[in-house]
Amino acid sequence: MFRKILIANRGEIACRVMRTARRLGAATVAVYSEADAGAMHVAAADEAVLIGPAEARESYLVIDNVIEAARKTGAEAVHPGYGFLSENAEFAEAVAAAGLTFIGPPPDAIRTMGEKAAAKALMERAGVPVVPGYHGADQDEVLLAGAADQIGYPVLIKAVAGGGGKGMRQVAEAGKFANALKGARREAAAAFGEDKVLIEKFLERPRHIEIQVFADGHGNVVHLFERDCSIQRRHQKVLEEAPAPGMSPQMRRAMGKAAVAAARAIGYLGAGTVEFIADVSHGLSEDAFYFMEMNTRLQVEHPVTEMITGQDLVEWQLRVAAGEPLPIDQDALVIDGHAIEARVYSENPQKRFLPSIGQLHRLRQPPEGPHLRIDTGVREGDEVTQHYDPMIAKLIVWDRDREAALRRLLNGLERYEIAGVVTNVDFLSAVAAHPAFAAGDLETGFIDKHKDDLLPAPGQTPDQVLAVACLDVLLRRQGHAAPGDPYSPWARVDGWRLNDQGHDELHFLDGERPIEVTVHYPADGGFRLALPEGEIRANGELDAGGTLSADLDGLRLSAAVVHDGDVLTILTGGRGHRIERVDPMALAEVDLEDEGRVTAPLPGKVVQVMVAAGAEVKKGDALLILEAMKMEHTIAAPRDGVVADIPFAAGQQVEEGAELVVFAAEDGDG
Ligand code: MV4
Repeated sequence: MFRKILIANRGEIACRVMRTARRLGAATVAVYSEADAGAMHVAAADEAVLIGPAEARESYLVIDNVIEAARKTGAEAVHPGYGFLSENAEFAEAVAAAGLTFIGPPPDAIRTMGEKAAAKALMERAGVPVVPGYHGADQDEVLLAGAADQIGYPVLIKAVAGGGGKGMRQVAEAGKFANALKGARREAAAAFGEDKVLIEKFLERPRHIEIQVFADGHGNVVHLFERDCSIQRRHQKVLEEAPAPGMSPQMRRAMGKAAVAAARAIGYLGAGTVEFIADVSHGLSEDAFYFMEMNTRLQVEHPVTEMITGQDLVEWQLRVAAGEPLPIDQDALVIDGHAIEARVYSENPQKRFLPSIGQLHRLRQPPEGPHLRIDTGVREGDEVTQHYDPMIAKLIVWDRDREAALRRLLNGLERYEIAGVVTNVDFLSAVAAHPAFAAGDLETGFIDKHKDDLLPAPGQTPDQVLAVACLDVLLRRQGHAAPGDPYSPWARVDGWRLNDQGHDELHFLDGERPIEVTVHYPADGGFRLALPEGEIRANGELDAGGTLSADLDGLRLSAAVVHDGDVLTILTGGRGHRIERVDPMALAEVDLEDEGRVTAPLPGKVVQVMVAAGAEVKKGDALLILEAMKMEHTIAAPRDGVVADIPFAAGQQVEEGAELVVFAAEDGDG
C-alpha cells in the first residue's frame, strides 16, 4: 500500500478518497485553488498544495502543477477523482513519467474509450452487443445516408468524439437526414474539433443501466452489478440506484458478462463503468441492451454499489494500483438490499436549473447511519461559487428492498435545511415521490415526460409558513429587549402602548404579493397573527442554533428561519420558502459611509428601544421602533457592531435626521 497519495481533485470526491486513504494508513495530500483555501477537502488532508487561481483551467486542470505538488510532498500515487483530469490520457502518462502511480487505468484504455467509433468496433469484436448501426471511417454523405436507410428510421447521428449528448441528432425520416447530418457535424466540430459521426438505430424508450467493473494486474476482472441512472436531466444524472428495478437474474448475468468482456478487451485496470442502453419499448429484456460507452474512472454514483455490495471501491482502487489482487472474486460478490442516491445541487429548478451561487447560510443534513450516508465537500458557511460544479451533497440511502429505501430517501430529503442558495431538494422529493418512480417505471425521458408534475408553478407561501416567519421575527426582537428595569413599560416588547390596543405590523413580499400581518399581544402570552387567510395564535421558542419550536393554533412544529439581508428562508416541513421582509426601515437614511449612523427618516416618536449601550448587534437586528406618519418603523442595524449610545428613550419625540443609534467605532480607540 502507498505511504502517501495525492488527490488531484476537490469537493466531496476528494474528501471521499481521503477517508479511505486514511483508514488504510496512507497520508493524504490535497491540491487547491486560491478559491478553495478554506475548503473542506483542504482541511481534511494531511498536507495541501496551492496549484493556482480559482479558474479550473489554471489550477485543477494544469497537469504540471499537480505533478509538481506530488513531487514536492513526496506522494507516491495520484488519485484523479472524477471530472477534471480523471479521463485525460496525457495526465495518466505524465504521472507515470514522473515516477508516480496513476490510480486508474492505462492511458491507452482511456484514449480508446474516448473515441466512440473505435470503442464500438472493439466491443463488437469482443462479442459485446452494440446498437445496430454504422461506425466506419468513410464519412461520405451519400454513404452515410445509405447506411441510415439500411438501419431503418428513426436513426440517431452521434459525434464520434462526442459525449454529453453534444453533436447528437435524431432523424425521423430519410428526407430530413442531410440537414440533420450538417447540424450534427457543425456541433461536433465546434465542441470537439472533429466532425466524424456514426449512425445508429434510434431507441425510442431507452434506460441507462451501467455495470461497475474492476480489474487487477493479475488477470482478474469482476463486475459489481448494475446501477440504473435513467433519471437524468440534460445528461446530468439526478437519481441513481442499485440494483436496477425489474432486472432479471438472467439479464444481470448477461450484462455483467458483457461488461467483463469489454474490460478484458481493452486490457483494463482498476475501476471502470460500462454503460449500456436498454430498450424498454417492450419491457426490460436480456436481448435488448447495447454497449454505449465506458467510463474510465470512479463515478459520482459509486456509493450505491458500495451500499449493496458492502465493498469500499476506493479501497479496491488503491489496492489494485498498489499491485495487489482484487480483494474478492466474482462468486463472493452478492447484492444485499437496495440503495438510491440523490444529488443535492445548488441550482434553481424554476430558472432552468441554473446554478445558484451564494453562501450556505444554513446547511443541516439528516443524521448518517447504516441506512443513510452523506458524501459532501461543503460545510455550513461555505460558498458555492461559479467556478466549480455546484453539487452540495450526495444523499445515499439503503434498505432491504426498494420500497423501504425509497421511504428513507423521501425522509432524508425532507430533513435537509439549506438556506443562502436555491436548491433542487424539493425537485428531488417530487421525483422520488412520483408514482411512476415508485413503480420503477424508469426511462431516460422520465423527467421530460413528467415535468408538469415535477415542476409545479411556485404557489403562494401558505399562511402557516408566514406565521413561522412572523414568530421568528418577533422572538428575535424579544431576544434583543433592553436590559434594565424589567417592569418598565418601555422595556416591554409586546407592543404595549399607552392609550393603544397594542399591535404591530409586519410587512413581507411573497414573490410579487405584498403581505401585511397585524400582530396582537394577548394577555396570556404569545402572539395573535392576522394573516392573509385568517388568524393564527402563535407561540414558541428559539434555541441558540436558530431552530424554532413553534406552536401554531396548537400544532407543534420545528422550523428554522434564516435571515440574509431582507430575504428570509423559512425551512419547515421539508421545504424551503423564500419571502422578503419589507422593512419600512428601508426608509431610514442609513449612512454607511459615516460609520453606520442611523438617523430618523421622518419626524416621529420613539415607541420602543430594543438595545442598550454596549449591546453587540448583528446586521438586520431590530434596534428600535419609531412611530411616524401613523406607521411603526422598525429601525434595524445597518451592520454588525457594538452600540455606543442610544440618545433617545421610548416616548421621546425625534426630529427628521436625528441620530437614533450611535455605533462604536469599528476598531481601536472608539
Ligand atoms: C442513444 C439514445 C437512443 N438511441 N442511442 C445520450 C448520451 C450518449 N452517451 C448516448 N445517449 C443516447 N444514445 C440510441 N441509438 C438515447 C440517448 C439518450 C440518453 C442515454 C442515456 C441516458 C440519458 C439519455 C438522454 C437522452 C438520450
